[in-house]
Amino acid sequence: MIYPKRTTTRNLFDLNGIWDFARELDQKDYSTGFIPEKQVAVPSSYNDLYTEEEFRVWDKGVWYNRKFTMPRLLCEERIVLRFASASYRAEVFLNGKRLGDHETGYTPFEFDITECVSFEAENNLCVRLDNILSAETIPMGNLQNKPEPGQFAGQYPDTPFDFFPYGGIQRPVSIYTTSKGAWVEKIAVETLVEDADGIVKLAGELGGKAAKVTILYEETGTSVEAQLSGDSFTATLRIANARLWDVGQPELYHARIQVLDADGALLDEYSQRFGIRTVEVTANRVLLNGKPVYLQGFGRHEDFPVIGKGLNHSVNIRDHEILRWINANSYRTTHYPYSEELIQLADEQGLLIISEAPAVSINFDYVNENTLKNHKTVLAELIERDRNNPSVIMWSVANEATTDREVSVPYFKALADLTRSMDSTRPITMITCKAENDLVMDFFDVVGVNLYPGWYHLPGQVSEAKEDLRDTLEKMHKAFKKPIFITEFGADTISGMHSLPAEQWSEEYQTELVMGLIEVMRDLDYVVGEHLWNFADFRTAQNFCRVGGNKKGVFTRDRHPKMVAHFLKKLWSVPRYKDGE
Ligand code: BDP
Repeated sequence: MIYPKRTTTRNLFDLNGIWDFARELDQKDYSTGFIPEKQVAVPSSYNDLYTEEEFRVWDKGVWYNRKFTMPRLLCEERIVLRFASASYRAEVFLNGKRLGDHETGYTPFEFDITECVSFEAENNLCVRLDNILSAETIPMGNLQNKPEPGQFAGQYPDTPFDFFPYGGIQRPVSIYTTSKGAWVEKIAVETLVEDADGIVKLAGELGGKAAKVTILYEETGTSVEAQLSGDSFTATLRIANARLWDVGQPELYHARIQVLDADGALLDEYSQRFGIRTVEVTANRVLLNGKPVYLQGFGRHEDFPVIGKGLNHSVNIRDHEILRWINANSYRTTHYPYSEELIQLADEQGLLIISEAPAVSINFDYVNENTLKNHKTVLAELIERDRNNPSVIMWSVANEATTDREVSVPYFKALADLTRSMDSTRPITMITCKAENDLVMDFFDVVGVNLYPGWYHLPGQVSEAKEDLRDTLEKMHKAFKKPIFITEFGADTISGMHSLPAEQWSEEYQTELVMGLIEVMRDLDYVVGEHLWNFADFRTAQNFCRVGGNKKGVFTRDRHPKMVAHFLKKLWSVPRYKDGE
């Protein structure tokens, strides 16, 4: 599935705005309309819009409804209805007809509505969502409050993970059109660098019936005719002295794909953006375009007051502004795929992204074959969605599973195999919380690890925490003999709380602990990155150890710096590796 765009042959409009909303409180049929309880904003999570507790924690059925009219001038076109995401499970009805459904809350899905959309009367769009998680959903939920022993047990609502289970239509809904004759369905661009030349391999799939596909590379002015075979096409281009996409140097190219009929008439035109760059992993470095890059940045959340996980361009701009202010070069999309628009912003600004599947806290006490099936589906959807984004330099297949259990081994082998079969150009990782006891690291290129010395253990003891970190990392390196990426570490901190000497929850303690742990990481040559937990404070389920959410942010939830931010900004202004290291 490609990102929806208006082009010379495609129209596009969005269905965002105010919709009607109701919880499914009875057995009635809501699929043709219902009496609204509330109005709801799209895109947005619904949970924090209202004043009633029942709405905030509601995870059972909810219905969204809006009407729209189609301009008659589009009546000869193919019409597609697209949801950029809907959490968690969506069932879509247009004019009373069930179009289909989709599971997992963070990837796009679409329906061809050419046959059932009306150009005469108003169209009635009804969407049923529910956000009920189980042992088979990705992520898991409702494990009867029996997650791994630890801080997430017994919280409300019952989630085995540490962020609020927001629901709703959280990303845009749109309608786009193509010609009925032929259209581009899928595009995958892979790039290599040979000497100074960029090799661009483009592969795609078509719908309808095309006679010819040509590709115009806008920056070079070169045009190539693609090889057509059934519904697939491929083309390779060599770009001499290619301008490489890099951190802070977002060189982008555009391939304009033109689909023609036998008479040479243009049926579809779509411009795919890409960047030319390589990513490799050695024993102790991540190489971007052959040069070592140390990953400095954060794990994050899509999370903001009132809108929850709803897409908001202003928040996205602010987040990238302060990421660049603090001299971060990267972030991980913890713990699910972020909006397509945010990844595009990273492409345009030269930030590096580790793109993560929505698999957080997979617990092998509960896993069954459907869990693996759903995990594979959503991982494939993520790769399909983000594969053409040069900012995405690595795939993370999961965060913190019980990977100290033998049963986790075939499960993670299957996920690693799937990822490599779909994309051979990016390294892959899995984020463990099991340190040297993890059993699945053989399958991954980089060992991602979350460690909380000085917080969940050794509270208040910075020197001991540093020793503990060194000891754990040395054991892990001995066990795995691979580069280690510290994907989470940190301390909850109440903005404005101070203490001398430093103690837990104060800005002084966060600063001392974080800067002290970084010293240890930088002393160990095989550590390839330091990502703090978290970029900003964020909302969680309710739990005695959460004060209005998780407060490990380096920035507050409204995006202002805590004290540690100034120390990180200074440290990160100097490149970790000198030339040739
Ligand atoms: C790790 C998780 C992350 C949590 C963090 C914490 O990966 O989602 O928010 O710890 O406890 O276990 O703050």
